[in-house]
Amino acid sequence: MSTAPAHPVQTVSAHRTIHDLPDGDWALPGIVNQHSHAFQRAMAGLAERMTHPSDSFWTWRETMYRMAARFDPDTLQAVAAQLYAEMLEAGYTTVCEFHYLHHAPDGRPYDDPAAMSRALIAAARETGIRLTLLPVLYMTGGFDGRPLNARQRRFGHTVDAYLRLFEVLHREQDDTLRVGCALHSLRAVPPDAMKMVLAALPGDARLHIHIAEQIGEVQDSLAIRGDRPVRWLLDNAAVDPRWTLVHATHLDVDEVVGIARCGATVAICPTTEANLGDGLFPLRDYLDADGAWGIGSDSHISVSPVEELRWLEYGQRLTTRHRNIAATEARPSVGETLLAGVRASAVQSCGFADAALVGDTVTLDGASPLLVGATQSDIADRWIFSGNRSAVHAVSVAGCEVVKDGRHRDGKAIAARFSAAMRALLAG
Ligand code: NGQ
Ligand code: ZN
Repeated sequence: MSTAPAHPVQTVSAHRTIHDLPDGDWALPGIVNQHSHAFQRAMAGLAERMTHPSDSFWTWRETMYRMAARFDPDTLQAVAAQLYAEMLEAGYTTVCEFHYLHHAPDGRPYDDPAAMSRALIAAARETGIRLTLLPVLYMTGGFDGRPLNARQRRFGHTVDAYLRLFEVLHREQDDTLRVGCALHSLRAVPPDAMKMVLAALPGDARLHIHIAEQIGEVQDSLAIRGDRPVRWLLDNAAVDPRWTLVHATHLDVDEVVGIARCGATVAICPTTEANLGDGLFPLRDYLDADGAWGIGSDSHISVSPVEELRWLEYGQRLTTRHRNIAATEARPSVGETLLAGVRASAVQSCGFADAALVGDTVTLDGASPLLVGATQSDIADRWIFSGNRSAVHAVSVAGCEVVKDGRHRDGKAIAARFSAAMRALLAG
């Protein structure tokens, strides 16, 4: 692998926002889903029962690990295909898949160590979604360097084995597949390992990392690394626009400005962050610092850019007791501001060229009751802030129509296989 310096990250052409079509429909660029764990689609709605008197992110994680333990490559492909079809129907045309379910449940690699990655690639190919596959490096069970526990064993790699997997997958890149690198979190990757991997990756690889999602993580980082997680990362890695920091919920003022200045993207996952009780991202401060950001559906308790963007804004309204938080006097439309935000970080977060994304379009049904009489100045607000019926009509990826009349072209067959896989998983 080359250690060439980073290519400059490409910027986005400004003209590609929402606009009207001659037949009265509306078109917008496909939306990048910057954070996904596909297998978690199988547990949507199944972690809403009390398991402990003070349930939290950490008790949810035990439930999630139990579900993770049941997957094999076939069930993963069936669940991912259903999820990716749902994403396309909702208007996501690219998914950044943060993939750590690498090995068999006992921790041993499959005969093909890339078998689980290949299941995700196959699901993306059959549905037609653009995939940025992010094989995850996962080595330790906490900041103190403790070994992975029995449930985490199937996530783990040595640095060498990880780089071999990365290399094998990287060779598969094509027009609709990019391969980047994910570090699970500072909890899971010791400093030396992080440095070795970063030094070995191709210069243009995208880098994603979970960071500062929970207060407990901030406390452990302070206690063991002597600094808050984001501060530590900014001081110990050359964070730049190739990086996507997932969640980055708990930030102090210097960290807000630090991320914005280095040009990294924050992948905010509002519905999952609400579901897991993470806390609220300091959106207004971050926008004031000119920070880049996008959205992810993460655990897939919701698969809808509309709902992510709506709740990104609503969370801020609930805590500030004001309205129209993302807007400014220069850009008074909240919806337009939000769509422009996700569009601005698309290329740098997913690693596809801007020119490639030109063929990724979403068409909204101008005849939908929710959009009747919409104008250029209110269409984004009306799409994001009214009702719950999807107005997404047609979706194309790389110029190929995969959703028509609101439905994925292979939706029925994909749903049938998903249903069989779910029965097996729930019985397991
Ligand atoms: C994950 N998900 O890796 O799936 C994580 C939980 C962890 C979210 N943070 C597990 N939403 O962070 O250890
Ligand atoms: Zn995640």
